[in-house]
Amino acid sequence: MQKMKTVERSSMDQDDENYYGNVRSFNKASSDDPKSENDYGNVTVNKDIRDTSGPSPRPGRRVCIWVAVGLAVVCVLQVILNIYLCIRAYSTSGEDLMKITRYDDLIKERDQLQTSYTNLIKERDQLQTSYNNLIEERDQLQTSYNNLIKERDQLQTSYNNLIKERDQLQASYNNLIKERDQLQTSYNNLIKERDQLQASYNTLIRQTCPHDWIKYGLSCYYISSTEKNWADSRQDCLNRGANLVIINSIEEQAFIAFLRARKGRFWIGLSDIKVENTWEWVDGTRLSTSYWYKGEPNNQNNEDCAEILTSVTDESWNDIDCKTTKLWICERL
Ligand SMILES: [Ca+2]
Ligand SMILES: [Ca+2]
Ligand SMILES: [Ca+2]
Repeated sequence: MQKMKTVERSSMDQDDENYYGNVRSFNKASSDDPKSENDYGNVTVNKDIRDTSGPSPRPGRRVCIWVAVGLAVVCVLQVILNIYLCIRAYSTSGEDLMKITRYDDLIKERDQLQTSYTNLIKERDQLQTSYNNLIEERDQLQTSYNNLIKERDQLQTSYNNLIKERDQLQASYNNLIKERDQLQTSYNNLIKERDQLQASYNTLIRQTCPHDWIKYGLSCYYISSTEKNWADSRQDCLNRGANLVIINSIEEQAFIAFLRARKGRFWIGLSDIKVENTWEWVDGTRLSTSYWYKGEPNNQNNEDCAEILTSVTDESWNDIDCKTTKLWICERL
């Protein structure tokens, strides 16, 4: 634009140069003339004379045209410039708005990042605290673990010792079992020897009966001189190392019946106290061969103990009330 102005001006200067040259020539000529300063009206006249003197256009009009054209160009350029500036301003405003928006976003992001950073710091601190707690717990667990290891080792040692003691006890037990078996064998042998000695002793005893006892077969018999009930009579025999007489054979039955004839009625060691009508000797054996009197045992008024009623060998027994008192016969093997 400046260049255009320069070009325009140079054109105008070229056109005006002739005019101003003439003027300057005229003014110079006039200055040489002392009367020139009073003759400006003549200058105009001379100028008009020059304009009308040739076929060339008038310089004033051309100037006005060029000035108008220049002004128009300037106006157009100004409009273009304004439009450009507006567009640029608008663009600049948009960019600024975008920058502001971006700035706000960056501020928000910065705040969010700050918040996140703060939260992360808190989480880091919490994690650090948790980590420290975990370290403490780990140390405690490690200590507990070490203590458990020690206890386990001690228990293992105790267990091993117990195993050794158990093995020793097992060996001792086995030895004791052997000794027990040996002792059992010895005991059985001793029992046999004792039984043999007892049999020998009994044999010797049978050979001689105590005073006031009657010997018959392999037994000694004692006949009481007083009367008692069945239970007391049996207890007296027990006190004497004997029991109420047990009749094992017809020969013994005959001997007892013979004694009945000499002395009277006697208790014998037979009863059905435990189970009615199940007669049992005082050594626990069941009655197999019996010598009941005719019609006996009749259990009249609950008679549970047996006596020698008659001197008849094969019909001499009677059941009678155990609480009655009678003589009794003891027998010792
Ligand atoms: Ca007998
Ligand atoms: Ca009875
Ligand atoms: Ca009876």
